[in-house]
Amino acid sequence: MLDEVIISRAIVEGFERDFLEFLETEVAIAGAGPAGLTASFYLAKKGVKTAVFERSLRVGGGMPGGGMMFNRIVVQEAARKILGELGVRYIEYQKNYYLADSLEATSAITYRAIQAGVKIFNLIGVEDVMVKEERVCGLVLNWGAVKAANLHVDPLTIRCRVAVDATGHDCEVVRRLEEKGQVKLNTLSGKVMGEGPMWAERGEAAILENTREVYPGLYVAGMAANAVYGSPRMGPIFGGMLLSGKKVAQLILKELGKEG
Ligand code: 48H
Repeated sequence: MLDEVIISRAIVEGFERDFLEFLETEVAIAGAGPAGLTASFYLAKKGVKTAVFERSLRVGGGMPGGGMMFNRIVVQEAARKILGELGVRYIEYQKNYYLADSLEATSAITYRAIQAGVKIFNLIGVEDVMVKEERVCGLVLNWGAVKAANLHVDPLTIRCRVAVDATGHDCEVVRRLEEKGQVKLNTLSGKVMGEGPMWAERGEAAILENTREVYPGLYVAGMAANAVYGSPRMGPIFGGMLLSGKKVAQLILKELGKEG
């Protein structure tokens, strides 16, 4: 016999248990695109308590869509090893161009991250940051549906030691912080510099340089890093996103004293 209310109770209690557990976390990542997911995997692998908040129903950001809905992604030599570490199969298309199925890549990275201990909260977006003593120390959350329906519903807040903006082109978390007007970001202008036009070589080269702490307690990774630091977009080559995710994890592990 199956009892509908027991099913409902299991779902509500299961979610509540996880959400309560992650109200205080070591690392909180905004955005479950390739950069955020990769970062979360390498953090959790080292035993760091990591939560990812994704506003959409689905994870993967721009990865499942590949290039213009052709569901393939390309990565270059420098990122090939990461595909292997994440369990994504690929073929060599030609020297320095490796081709993978974008759905396999998305599912493999998500699966490996969750299995490593990452807790992904989908349908929950980051709408603001908590700042105390000039340091980001938490994220302000609300349901994705609340934003979509433009409802006036107050958010909830989680505390973290380190936050990551991995929200892609819009670099939403950094922009929210900047809008407050009282902060100076760690960029040349002290402001978000905005993404440049397409140049794959330059965009990919810049992304690692741009992956860093943009304000005390807040790192930026993936496409958001190039948007914050004024570097070019690069089209559907995803190596930079994976490398950026791994790099931000390494920087955070160092800050938390958990490298090695
Ligand atoms: C919670 C949010 C919020 C929010 C957005 O866009 P993404 O895939 O980002 P990256 O950096 O991992 O990868 C970028 C890549 O997909 C891409 O767009 C490339 C390579 N473009 C090159 C080019 O030339 O166009 O994922 C970001 C995720 C998405 O799932 C959003 O739904 C989510 O973040 N998100 N989640 N709170 N405020 N804003």
